[in-house]
Amino acid sequence: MIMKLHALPKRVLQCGKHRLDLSHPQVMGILNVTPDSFSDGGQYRGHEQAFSHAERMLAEGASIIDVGGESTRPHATPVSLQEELDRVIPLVETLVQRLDPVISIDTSSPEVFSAAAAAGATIWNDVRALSRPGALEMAAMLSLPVVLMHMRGEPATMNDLAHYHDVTLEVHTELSFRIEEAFAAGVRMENIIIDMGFGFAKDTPQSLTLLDEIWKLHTLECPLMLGISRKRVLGEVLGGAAVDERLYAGLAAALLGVQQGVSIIRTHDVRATVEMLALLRQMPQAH
Ligand code: 7PJ
Repeated sequence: MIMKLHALPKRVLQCGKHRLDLSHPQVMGILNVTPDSFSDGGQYRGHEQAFSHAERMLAEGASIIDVGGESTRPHATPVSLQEELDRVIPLVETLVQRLDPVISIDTSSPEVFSAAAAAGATIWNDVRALSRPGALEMAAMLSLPVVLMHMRGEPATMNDLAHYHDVTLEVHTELSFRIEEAFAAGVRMENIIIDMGFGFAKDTPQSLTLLDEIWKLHTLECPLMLGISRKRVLGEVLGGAAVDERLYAGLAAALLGVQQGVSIIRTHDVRATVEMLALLRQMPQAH
């Protein structure tokens, strides 16, 4: 597949006092604070370690730090609200105090996001697309950017729900319902970002089809985010590569996404992704 670089429309995402320029792809660095996260499980559990990791990702060129305290692995043990708050809030406070970056929170809980927003987080990244009770109302009230990701069911059941006639069309339709619900609840259109949800209720062939057809989601008229970093689909494409052997395939996937107009890449591998984007940015067709 040879493709011209998709020019992003002039769009600014207002994240509290921060403004993110979405006319160029932005990098969101993943900061997991779950003991069982699959790719860096436990490694950054310590508060100081998490802080240094965020500091490093920002130095490498991330413009958003995505803090996640709930594991969404298929068979992860659910965390209590208090546990999630304990993992996320002190870290957000330290980040705001010492680095003041744009912080997104990977949570489905309106209580967790509202506490994080009070501490200075400004993007709600929800793999359940505001489907928990009270989530739509909270998002409307806070009036901050939200990421609506496509998934079916819950992490524990999603793999059984990966049945599609046309995966891209169905993801498109299901996302359009979530956008309509959010809009009807009072979430402003300029605050909505959508994400196709790689690895969530999609097997490898479905993920590859979706990766090839991301451009079809532009008719939803929202900025697109892509999170495929280190995911199983990459391991399978490589014939069973371990989590730490998936970087190059992940970069190829991110490149395919950016060529199709993705605005935000969510990744563990900030430096490599930023360098890939540096080349794209200097291509004559990017101007
Ligand atoms: C995603 C996410 C994703 C968004 C996770 C992992 C699993 N949020 N949170 N998109 N994935 N928006 O990082 O592999 O793809 S958790």
